[in-house]
Amino acid sequence: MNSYKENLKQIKQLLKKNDAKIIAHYYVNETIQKITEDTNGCVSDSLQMAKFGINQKESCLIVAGVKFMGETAKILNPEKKVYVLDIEATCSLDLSCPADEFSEFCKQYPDREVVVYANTSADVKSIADWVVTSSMAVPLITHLTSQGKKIIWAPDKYLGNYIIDRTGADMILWDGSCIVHEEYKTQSLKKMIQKYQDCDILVHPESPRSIIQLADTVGSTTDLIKASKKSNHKYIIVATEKNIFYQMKKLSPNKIFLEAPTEGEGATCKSCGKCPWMEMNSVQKILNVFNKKNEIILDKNIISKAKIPINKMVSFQSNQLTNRAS
Ligand code: CIZ
Repeated sequence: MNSYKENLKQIKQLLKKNDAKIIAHYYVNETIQKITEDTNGCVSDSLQMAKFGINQKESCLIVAGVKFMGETAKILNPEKKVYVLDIEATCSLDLSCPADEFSEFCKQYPDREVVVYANTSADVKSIADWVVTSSMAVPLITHLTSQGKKIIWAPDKYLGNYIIDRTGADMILWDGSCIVHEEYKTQSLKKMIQKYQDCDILVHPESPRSIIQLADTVGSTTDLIKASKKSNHKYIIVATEKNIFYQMKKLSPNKIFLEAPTEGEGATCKSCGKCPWMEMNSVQKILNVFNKKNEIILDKNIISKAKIPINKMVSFQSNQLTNRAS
């Protein structure tokens, strides 16, 4: 097996030869995150991943994450070649929402705005009015609600319920869930909080309501990383994919990071806090990525339709940042 240094050297050469840059999600393993940083790529959430790609001069993007992230990169950069490390690496939310079924569902509510989570296929995005990431969901739905809009939300029912709780929006929810976040266990988490009293509890909003209710901070991956840095507590209990610990530990080497429990009452441990599809990303696959079977190919028509709701999200976020600054 090659050392980190040898792998990095080979990957740098490969990127140069193929005019490529790596974009990685916080949920891929630590070594891939490190390689991405050491090759001036971007490690972030899916919104920042999508935006980063647009500003790169390279003609080729390698997405370390899951398929919908590669598709979003392709939609925003149709002139670039976009590769994923494993085309089979998908997402339970994406799988739970097939475009044809979702389209039929939407037809039943023609007066509603269709808002979909980033964790969906390009086909589903192409029939949406808006795409949002978890960092944008509450502000966007607050905005739409203030305009008197009623909403169809897909696919994550837990995130949907969290948004309703926060905004009072009138939303009809698709019945999807993330197999990682769905598994956190309330009673076991309560016991853990009792054991580690000097703790902060950080929860991703794809988690069930009873877990969210125990949180000190609820937010996107980026929000949770920031909260972990800001915390004055010794123990940080985290309810999201555990590969995020790499970024958190870098920012706070003296804090102790603990995974929220997935064992306990009714546990099935399908995921045990680890996304099986994110796990399909590996360093070896970066070395072999330039292969037709890993390339994201999308229909031009789908690209032009899916681009509209994604660009609306990007503009909405930019306006928010401008308003905050002024
Ligand atoms: O949008 C993303 O990157 C995901 C999947 C989670 C998050 O909260 O950032």
